[in-house]
Amino acid sequence: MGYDMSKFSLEGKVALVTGASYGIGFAIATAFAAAGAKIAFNDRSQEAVDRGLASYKEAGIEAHGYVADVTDEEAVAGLVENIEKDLGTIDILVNNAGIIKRIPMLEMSAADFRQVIDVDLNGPFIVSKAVIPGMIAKGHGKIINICSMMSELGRETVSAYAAAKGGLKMLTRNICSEYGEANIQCNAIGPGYIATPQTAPLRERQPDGSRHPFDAFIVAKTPAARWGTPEDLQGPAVFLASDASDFVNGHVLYVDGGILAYIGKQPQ
Ligand code: NAP
Ligand code: GCO
Repeated sequence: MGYDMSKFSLEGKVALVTGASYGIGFAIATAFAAAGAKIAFNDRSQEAVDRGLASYKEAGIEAHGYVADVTDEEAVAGLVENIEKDLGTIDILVNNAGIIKRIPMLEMSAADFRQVIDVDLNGPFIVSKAVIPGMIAKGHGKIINICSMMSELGRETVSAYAAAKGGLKMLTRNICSEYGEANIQCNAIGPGYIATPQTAPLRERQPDGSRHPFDAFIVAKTPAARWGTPEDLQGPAVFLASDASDFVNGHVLYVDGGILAYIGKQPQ
């Protein structure tokens, strides 16, 4: 009655991580490579893809990089076709590419709101729709959507982002519902506050050298009393991408240091 630990292996699997030149996507892709997967990633510009390729090479990973905007259906169809030509059918998809615009709702234009929804919600729909047929043909597949604490909570200035990430939680559950029978598991990771370029504005030092008020706020709200790192997401991502999670479906795994469970430290 032992356990076959090879179920955590991604040996021989083809993984596409969107927007993975750096940040959370890059960390997840490097963990997948360590678990044996072949890595494909995309970004919006050749310059970003080239930067990413150099970073993967430096990490000893032979990744395959492609220029594709996740909101562009034609570009995404070409992306999937090229990956299938270069590496084979995609076994694992991580919908990681995303943007945020921190603007008070009454000051946010409809165009700005639409752009965030387009990248953070329509993008995962477009890429998943392009990848699922290959997974069905192959008889299995793993989709991991990168949600957020804002899939559960709101805060000032992130109306578009929270709406997108809340929608992405339900898209996760719907893909689970519609394609579970095809042996496709669709889950999500909900990172807490992670130190990446996306959150750099919330952590930068103040002119007087003091900590950003939001930085102190998040540390007080997090039982782990620290910001997360992209590396904190690697193990959970490998689990959800592996055979070890074959009966986990439609789940949002929050990797947040406990912030969603905690009312926050009482001000001293
Ligand atoms: P990041 O540092 O801003 O990186 C985002 C990546 O997505 C970049 O490579 C970016 O490329 C790419 N991207 C943006 N729009 C794209 C598009 N239309 N098509 C293709 N690629 C695109 O963000 P991150 O912090 O690593 O976050 C990654 C994911 O985790 C996002 O979905 C984010 O919402 C989510 N998340 C982040 C945190 C956090 O605290 N950092 C917490 C929860 C969830 P460019 O260089 O071209 O912009
Ligand atoms: C913000 C942050 C958050 C994080 C993350 C939290 O402005 O509140 O950017 O949205 O990015 O999504 O899970």
